[in-house]
Amino acid sequence: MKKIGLLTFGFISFLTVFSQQKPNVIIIMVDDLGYGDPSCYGATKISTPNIDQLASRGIRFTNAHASSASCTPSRYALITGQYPWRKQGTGVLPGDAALIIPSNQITLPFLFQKAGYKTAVVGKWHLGLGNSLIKDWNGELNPGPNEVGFDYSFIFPATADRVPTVFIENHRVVGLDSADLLQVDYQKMIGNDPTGITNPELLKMKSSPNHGHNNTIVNGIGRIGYMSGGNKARWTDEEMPLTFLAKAKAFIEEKKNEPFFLYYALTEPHVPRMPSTMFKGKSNLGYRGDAILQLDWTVGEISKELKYLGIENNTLIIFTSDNGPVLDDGYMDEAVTKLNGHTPSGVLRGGKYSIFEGGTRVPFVVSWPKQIKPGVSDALICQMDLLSSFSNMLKTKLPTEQSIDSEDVLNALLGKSTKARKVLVEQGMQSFAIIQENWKYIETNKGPAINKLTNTELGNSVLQQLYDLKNDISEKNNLAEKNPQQTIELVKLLQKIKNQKSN
Ligand code: NG6
Ligand code: CA
Repeated sequence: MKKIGLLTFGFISFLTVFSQQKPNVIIIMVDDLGYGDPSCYGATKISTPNIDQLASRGIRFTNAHASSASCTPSRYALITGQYPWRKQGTGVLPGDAALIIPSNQITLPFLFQKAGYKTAVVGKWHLGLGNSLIKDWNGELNPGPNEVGFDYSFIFPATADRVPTVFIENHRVVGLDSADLLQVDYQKMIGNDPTGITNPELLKMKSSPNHGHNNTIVNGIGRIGYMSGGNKARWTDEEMPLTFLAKAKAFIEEKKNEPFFLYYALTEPHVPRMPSTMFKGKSNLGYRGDAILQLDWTVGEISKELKYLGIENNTLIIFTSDNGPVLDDGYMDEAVTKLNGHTPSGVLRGGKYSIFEGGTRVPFVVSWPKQIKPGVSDALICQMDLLSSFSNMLKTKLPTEQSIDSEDVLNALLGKSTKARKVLVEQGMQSFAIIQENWKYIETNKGPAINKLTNTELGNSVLQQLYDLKNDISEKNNLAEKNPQQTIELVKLLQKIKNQKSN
């Protein structure tokens, strides 16, 4: 009897400790994946079984947003919890940009560090490195991710279509040969490397007319910007997913016994799309489709790893994208010609760069088998909200000035509530919009209606635009003239939020 009592006590205390264990958190951020790209968001011409599986075990959000319709600002908002447009210089960065994340405030990874987590970023960074444009790529690249809260970083600096095409582990370029110094320049050509203009015959994938992407050629692909040297350190695009996956898995495995936070930023399906051999041709939709299958496979590999280590139940995974989709973003990769009726934005209008919903409304799935009951949520949330929401979950206080933009939507994330934001400001390339409940107002501006390079409807207009998202999610019927009162209210509210001071 005594023995059983002890055993029961032991079991109960084990359960108590176990139930109090903080969850591991993984954010899988993909690049330029649209609202209509995964099959769990309605795609029928392509199948994404691994994302679908996450969604079937978790919550699939239908009204989740990146802060902005391009990469750097969205990621800035995710990491800092602030609207990126409050700060100058948060637009799409060149590959030699300085770090734009302030190192003197609580960032998302800092929050986890403070709560005792081990933190890492693996993948695309695109938030700058060092203190200035001019830097020695052969020395210590500092400050960078490690200075804003990540214990470990394995990244590439900007985008796969921008030089330098190298990996950086913590502060150093991986695999550099000191006899072959790496140099980078965005203003003028340096060194003797062939470029897309001087040697188009060396290209294995041509750049699209008028898009640029014709500076230094690396791995048969013309890039934006010039680089010379660092030949042994240059990546092979086809190996990228495996390289990042290996680093992510190694981090997970090493930290499996302590809580960890992993920001896993995949490059797919951003250009240049150059999938691994096992995915080339697999989707029948060209390399963009193949890249989507590749990222879906990566999601599955992470799920498998967590299961293998026995930690999948207490690992919270967020799967999302940094902005909407684009087909031709610089290379002739058949994304347009082999589309085969696929609709990357789904029912939404516009895509990457756009102020219509296609620009910022993105796939967003949260799974945490131990805590979350599966479902679908139409709560209005933004990636910027993760700072406040995780601050609540981890019981770590945020300075008030940092909770102005980032809202605590934890209950919605965990499926305990369908209520979240009432209001959200969206950022296109030239313009702003505001959503309040079901109404969306797009500010007037003189930008082009269509991005002629990418053939995307940008949503710019000199006319005020008001849409009823509940009944017109595709933003077809401009109700501004019919609803002057509603329009004025939103004009004022947008102005008020813009004028708020954060920091
Ligand atoms: C644009 C590039 C595009 C892509 C984008 C950044 C041109 C004409 N287009 O300026 O190819 O690199 O920047 O994408 O240069 S993002 O998802 O990282 O924001
Ligand atoms: Ca992007």
